[in-house]
Amino acid sequence: MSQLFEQRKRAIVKAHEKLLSKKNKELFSTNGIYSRYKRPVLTREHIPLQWRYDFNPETNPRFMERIGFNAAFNAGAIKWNGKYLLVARVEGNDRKSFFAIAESPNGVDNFRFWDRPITLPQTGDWDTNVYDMRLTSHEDGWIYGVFCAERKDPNAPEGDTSSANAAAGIARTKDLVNWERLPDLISHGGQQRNVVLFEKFINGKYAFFTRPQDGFIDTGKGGGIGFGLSETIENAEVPVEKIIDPKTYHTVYEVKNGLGPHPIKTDKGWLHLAHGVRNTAAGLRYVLYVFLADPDDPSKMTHKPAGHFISPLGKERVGDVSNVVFANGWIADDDGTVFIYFASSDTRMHVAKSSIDQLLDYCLNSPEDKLHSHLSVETINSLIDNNKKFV
Ligand code: M1P
Repeated sequence: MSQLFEQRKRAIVKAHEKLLSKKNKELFSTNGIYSRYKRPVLTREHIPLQWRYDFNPETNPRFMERIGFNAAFNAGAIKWNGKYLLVARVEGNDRKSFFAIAESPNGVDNFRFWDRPITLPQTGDWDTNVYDMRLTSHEDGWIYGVFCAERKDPNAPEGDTSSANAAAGIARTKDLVNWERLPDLISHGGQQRNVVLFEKFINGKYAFFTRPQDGFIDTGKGGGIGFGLSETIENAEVPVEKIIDPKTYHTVYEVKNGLGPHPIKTDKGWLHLAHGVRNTAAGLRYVLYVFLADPDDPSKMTHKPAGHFISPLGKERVGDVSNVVFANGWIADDDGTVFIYFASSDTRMHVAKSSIDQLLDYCLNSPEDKLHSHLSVETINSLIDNNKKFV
């Protein structure tokens, strides 16, 4: 065995373990709505070394990396057997992304990937790329993963090697190890991304939050968060999609938006987390926002605070696709704590901690967007007036 092999292996294994076992630290929150944690919870550096290196000194005497990974981001989340699980979108240097589960004992640090990535069965029409799984523990007894299945556009003109089609892929499992693939969701509003299955039957049907879009990137005349019902899950189809949260001029969801994770049930209604996209001279900016829906109708919005809830800050602003925060996973614990898992700039995962009480307070007591600057000023002035007695 070469000395080089041994030296490099020892150093790399040690540094990896040091990273994985590092404690995280909750940061003071000035907004009081949620607190960020200091370190990212999952990065490409967390990928197991067995996925990256050939550990045979004969075939890899320099202990070189054989398979490289680019990012670990946009993770679905679920609490499972007392552990906090992220189903991350892991992207290889080859640009293909796939799903892999990382587990933490406390939800904020020590995330370690399971032994292997998820083996996702294929439909008759193979996916080229899969990403952004939303997990739903459905009352039918299955755990569903709904994700974006991307394939080359068969109608792309010759020489166009980037046009693609996005569809909502559906897989289900009872143990998060063995997955059954179902046919993709059929919808009639164009392509689909950011689709989320609701946990309960509505009128005996499966209910989906959707995001119809005319093209692969542009939502066009489509767009907005939609909602539709399907008779079955084995051949899921939403014949009608109603837009419940449209993209809107001069808001943080002016260009497009999409639901994040499955909503959280509270006694005041369903808490929703979503992303909104606006245009800037520097390109698209992705932020997160929160809204509350009727306890008896998760598609009926009742309260929507103005603007963003989380925006990219500091180092979060830089990455493969800069100026992006994106979330498709959160976990509500039995004591009311909510761990919000968000990715920054399509590169890494972070956590912020809040609670159902804080999120409800935020939704119920924050002013809404009145869509004009002078009305924003009126809202600020009314807070200043009310504060006169106290400040
Ligand atoms: O690159 C930012 C995000 O872009 C897409 O989201 P949307 O469909 O709303 O534009 C997704 O591809 C997402 O994975 C990505 O983080």
